[in-house]
Amino acid sequence: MKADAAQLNDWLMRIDTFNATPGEGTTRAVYTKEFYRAREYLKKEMQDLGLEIHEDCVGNIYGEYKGRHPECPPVWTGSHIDTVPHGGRYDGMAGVFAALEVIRMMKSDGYQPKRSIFVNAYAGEEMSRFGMCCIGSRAIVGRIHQQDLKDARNMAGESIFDVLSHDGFEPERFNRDFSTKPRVHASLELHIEQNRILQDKDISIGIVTGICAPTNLRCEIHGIQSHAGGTSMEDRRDAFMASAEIALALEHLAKASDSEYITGTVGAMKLEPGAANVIPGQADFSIDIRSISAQDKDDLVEALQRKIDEITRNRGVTYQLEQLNNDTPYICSPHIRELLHESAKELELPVLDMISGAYHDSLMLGDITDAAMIFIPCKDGISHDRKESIDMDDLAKGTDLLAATLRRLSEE
Ligand code: HGY
Ligand code: MN
Ligand code: MN
Repeated sequence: MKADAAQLNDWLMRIDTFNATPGEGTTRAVYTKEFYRAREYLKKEMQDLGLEIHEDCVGNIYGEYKGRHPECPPVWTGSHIDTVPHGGRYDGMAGVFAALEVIRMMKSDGYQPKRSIFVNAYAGEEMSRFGMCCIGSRAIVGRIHQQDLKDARNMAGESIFDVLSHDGFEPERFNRDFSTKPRVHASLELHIEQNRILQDKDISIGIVTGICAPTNLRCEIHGIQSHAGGTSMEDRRDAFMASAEIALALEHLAKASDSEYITGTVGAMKLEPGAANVIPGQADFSIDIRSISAQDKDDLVEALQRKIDEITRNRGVTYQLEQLNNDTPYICSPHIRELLHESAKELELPVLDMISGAYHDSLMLGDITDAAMIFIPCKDGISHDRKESIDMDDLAKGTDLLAATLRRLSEE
């Protein structure tokens, strides 16, 4: 049976109704009412397909399609359903519903896999709300512990732990829920490409060879708040201008690097007091650095720290730099990539091997199992934006490839 594009579209449109900013892109931040409603909707669709649902205290959902030998380590698939602010409706959700469609197809064909197949929705893949990405998949693989939930605070001062407690998830169960790492035979995630390479080459399927990893820092600059008119240009200790010079230094270092793939971004900034006629005394901003090479990323971070020292000394301001995470890039499972190529050949689907500039839950899952990813194009490479869009036929083709390869994996 082939994937049904109309069914996929219907699921994607329905989950998109759980949105804090209708008409202005999709906003479904982790641990918000929109996120909880979307979770309930997804669980109902899983139940309607006869999946056995498991959950944990950080909001991960695991929908089990029982295999003939459920005692064997299962095969995992799925992605995330939280979004960035004013983002798109396919980043994450395409992978969750492609996985659900695979189960629907298998059931229609009367096929029961040897190994159970789990359709998962990992909580908090986006870092937008708390500065920590992949909260759910980090917890599963043991990259974070209960204390990290208390330490991870957003600019409003809320911690993940407090929000989970307030919303009834009992995060004090963390050590019990994640006391042992799950035995997983393999993990395969479908995701939109979030770049335009597939579109430019007019190919519908990408097979991801490696996943770039982020280093995320929070930088605070402390200058002197003073009058925008009364303070001469020579007398200023302007926290924003120092931040701006640091951001341009980051851009210059990333562009000058000879790394195969490296990026540097300042995406969030808060100025105090934030008034047009006051020189900012404080600037608090995010630094996001990604690369497929851990060494290149570390080199860039070190070079940037030297520049921050120099810039703040020259400007007579001080700074604090906090590292939130420093993840290691992941080279996707050669074995699963081979199966993907075999399945693509069988389905007569042209494919392209490519790296992922974005990180994904698979970056974490690679700690506990063989992990790989399938990409489908997104129009003009646009993502993390309301204009994010895909061709449903591409998603259907990607789902067919996901189905064929999950079948191979679950029979191993
Ligand atoms: O930011 C990322 O790479 C991912 O899309 N959350
Ligand atoms: Mn994203
Ligand atoms: Mn994503």
